[in-house]
Amino acid sequence: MLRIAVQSKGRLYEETMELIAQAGIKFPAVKRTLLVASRNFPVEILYLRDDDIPDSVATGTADVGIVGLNEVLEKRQRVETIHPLGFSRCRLSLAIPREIDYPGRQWFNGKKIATSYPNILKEYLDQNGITADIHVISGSVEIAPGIGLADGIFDIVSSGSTLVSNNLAEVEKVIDSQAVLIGGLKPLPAEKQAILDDLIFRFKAVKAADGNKYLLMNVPRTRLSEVIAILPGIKSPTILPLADENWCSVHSVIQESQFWDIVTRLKNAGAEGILVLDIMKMVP
Ligand code: PRT
Ligand code: ZN
Repeated sequence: MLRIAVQSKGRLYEETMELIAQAGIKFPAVKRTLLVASRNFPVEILYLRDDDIPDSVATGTADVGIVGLNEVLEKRQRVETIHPLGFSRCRLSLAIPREIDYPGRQWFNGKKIATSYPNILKEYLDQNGITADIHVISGSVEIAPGIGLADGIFDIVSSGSTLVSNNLAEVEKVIDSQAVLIGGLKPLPAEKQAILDDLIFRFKAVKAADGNKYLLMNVPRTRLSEVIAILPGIKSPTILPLADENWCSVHSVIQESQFWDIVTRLKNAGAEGILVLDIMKMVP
């Protein structure tokens, strides 16, 4: 049994559980308790606050964990990133009041910076030869400059709208973050490692399908080469005969973002009955 530490509620929770569900791992439909075993795969989930996940993995309370890279880097625990998961993307940035004419990062010399990420900030300041006063606060960091508590902030930015509504401007991006699968530094017993390998294989298949769509259409045989030339498919498209031998069915995988670029060209090339379907998993 492999034990995975997962955020019990918050921004990581939904997408973590969706990834696990898409990987075919099911849990009893009962109310969540702290530790829940899957009913069809040898894993159990330990629900924790995200702050406690790196420590739980470092100490071996959990075998692996799913948490933001920002927490991993801040907590300085003995863990390693096993696999990036591609969701909960954000960045840790320095921001200052919008009206300030920012001359470059030396502006922060002698200033007071509010943050919940003092370790990452200190490392960045040291690397850049900046001496500043780090003021640690645990929530609502963005209001600190407005109430005179700090000159600038170092915080998570996603859309940037929190900064805008607090009259702040992002001036330095320090790290990019996303949810990551972490493990301890000690090798796992062979049985647990095999479960973990299977889990990563499944996560990769879910991720590979992300943004890909399955495209089907009917094409007159005389215009097949025109249609094939338009398709950006992974490999060559699948061509299947239809009852009417003048027509065939063409199947291909495309990126969703490519669909609107090519649909008009496909129609102009004689394609009809164009269908776009979701792909749940892709195993290369
Ligand atoms: O209760 P627990 O301790 O488990 O949760 P938490 O409150 O500490 O964390 P939570 O659930 O808020 O965030 C969990 C993780 O989600 C973070 O550690 C990041 O890795 C990731 N993440 C992704 C974010 C954001 N995007 C995000 N936008 N975490 C926080 N924010 C906040 C940010 O602090 C700021 O206040 O949203 C605001 C900025 O958002 P924008 O879109 O206005 O720029
Ligand atoms: Zn937290």
